[in-house]
Amino acid sequence: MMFDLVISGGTVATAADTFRADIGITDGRIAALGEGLEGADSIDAGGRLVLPGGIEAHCHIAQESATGGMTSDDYRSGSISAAFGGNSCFIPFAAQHRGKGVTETLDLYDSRAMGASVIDWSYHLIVADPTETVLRDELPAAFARGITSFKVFMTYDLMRVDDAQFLDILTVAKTHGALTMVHAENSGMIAWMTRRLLEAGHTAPRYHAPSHPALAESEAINRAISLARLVDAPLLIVHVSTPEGAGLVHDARLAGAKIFGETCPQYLFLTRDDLDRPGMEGAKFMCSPPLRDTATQEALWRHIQGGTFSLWSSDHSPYRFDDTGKLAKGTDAHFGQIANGMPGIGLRLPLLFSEGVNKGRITLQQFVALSASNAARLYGLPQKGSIAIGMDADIAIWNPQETRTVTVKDQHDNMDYTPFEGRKLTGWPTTVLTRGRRVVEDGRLIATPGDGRFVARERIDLTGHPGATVPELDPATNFGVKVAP
Ligand code: DUC
Ligand code: ZN
Ligand code: ZN
Repeated sequence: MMFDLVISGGTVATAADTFRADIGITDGRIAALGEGLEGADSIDAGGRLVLPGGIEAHCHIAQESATGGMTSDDYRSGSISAAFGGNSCFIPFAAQHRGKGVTETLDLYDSRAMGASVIDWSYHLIVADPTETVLRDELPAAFARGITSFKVFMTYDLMRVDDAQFLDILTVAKTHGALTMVHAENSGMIAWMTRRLLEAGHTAPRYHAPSHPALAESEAINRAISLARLVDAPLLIVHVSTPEGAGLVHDARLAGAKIFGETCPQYLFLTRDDLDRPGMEGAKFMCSPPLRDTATQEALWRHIQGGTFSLWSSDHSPYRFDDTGKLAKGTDAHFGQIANGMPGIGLRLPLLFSEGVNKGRITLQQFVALSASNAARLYGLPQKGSIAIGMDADIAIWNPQETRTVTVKDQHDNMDYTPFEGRKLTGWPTTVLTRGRRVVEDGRLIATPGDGRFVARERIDLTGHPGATVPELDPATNFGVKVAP
C-alpha cells in the first residue's frame, strides 16, 4: 500500500507508550503504524522523537482588552510562532466585552483567524456579560458552533462576573457538556492592596507582586471550586501560580469534584525577582497572577509530577515593550496601569522538554500528556492529541539532543522581548505537521497563512469523573430538608 506520506525511522511516543514505528499518512490522517511503510512522499525521522503535535490551549491572539489594548500577535504571527514551538493546533480566546453579544464576538474572531492561521484552531469564549439572552440563547448557540469551553474572570472590573453569574454560566455549560475555565483571583483584595501600595508611593513594576497576594488566588480558587461543586459542574482553574492554589485543586480532585488545573512556564522558570529590574524593565515580567518565588517553583514541579495539573499552557499575552503595549501609559505609569501578560507561545514545549524530560523530572509520557493529549480530551478534540490510526496526522518531530540558547531574534512572534532570553535549552521541535501537511520543516516555514482550519469541538470527556450533587440542590432529597412523616 502506498501512503501519501511516510514518516520513517523515528521513535514514536504517546501519552501511553514509546515505540519504534513508521507512520503512514493518507488524506491528512494516520493510516498505518508499521515497519518498512512506503509513501509518495517521506520524512526521515531517524534519531528523532515523533510526538503528537502540541495543542496550545491558553494564548491571547488578536485580542483586545476591555480597556482597548490589542495583543501584538495576530492569527498569522501567533500560529507561526506556535508551530515553530512544536504546536499543530491552538485555542486562543474570543473575548466578549460588556454590551456585545456572543455571536457577534465569535464572528469577529472568525474574521481575524480565517485566512491567517497556519495551524488548526478553535476559541475559548470569554463571557463578560452573561445577560439572559446570552445564557438562554447565545451560549447554547456557541456550543452548537463547536465552542465548548467558556472562560470567566473573578477579577478585572470590566470583565468579572459575580458568584451568582458564575453559577449561571457553570450551569449552562454543564447542561451542554462545555467546560468552564476561570481566572481565580479575589478582586477586592487586589484593589485594596493596590490602593495601599500607591498611597505609600510604591508605583514601580515590582509592586505588582504584592498587589496580587497568594491569598487572593487561594481564596478565589476555593470559592470557584465551591461554586462548581454546588452545581456539580466541571471547572478548570487556569494559570495556577501558588502551592496553596494547587493544593486546593488536588484536594478537590481527591474529593471527587470535576476540577482541573493548569499552570504555565512563567511560574516554574521565573520569580518575582525578575520584576525587580531597573526602570520599567520589570514591566516585561508582569503577568497575573504574578510571578512568585523559588519555593513555589519547586512545589509546582511536584504538583506536575503528581498529576494535579492536566494542562501546561503558555498564557502567551504579547504586549510589546513600547507604546503599543507595556508602555502605552508612558514610562511613569504605575504598576496598576501596565498591561498584564508575557509572551512564550514558542517556548512552552522546549522549556518543559529541557527542564522536565531531559532533567528527569517528568517522563516522555507525561510530557506528551501535558503538551497535547490532556488538552484534546478536556477541550473536545478527540481526533487530535495522540498518534493512532484514524487520528489527524498532527505531528511534531523533535531533536532531543539539540541545544539552543533562547533569544528574541529566534522567536517568530511579533514581540520585541522574550522573558526567557539567554536560557540554554536542550530538545527542540524541528518539523511540525497539521493534518499531514508540513507547517514547519527543519526550521523553515512551509505553510501559508490560511492553511489552518477551524475545528468544531465536542463536549468535554468526563469519563472517570463521577457526579456528586450537593443535597441542597437535589429535588430528589427535597433539597436536603427532612419532612416529618
Ligand atoms: N489572565 C490571563 O489569562 N492572561 C493574561 C492576563 C490575565 O490576567
Ligand atoms: Zn487570566
Ligand atoms: Zn491568559
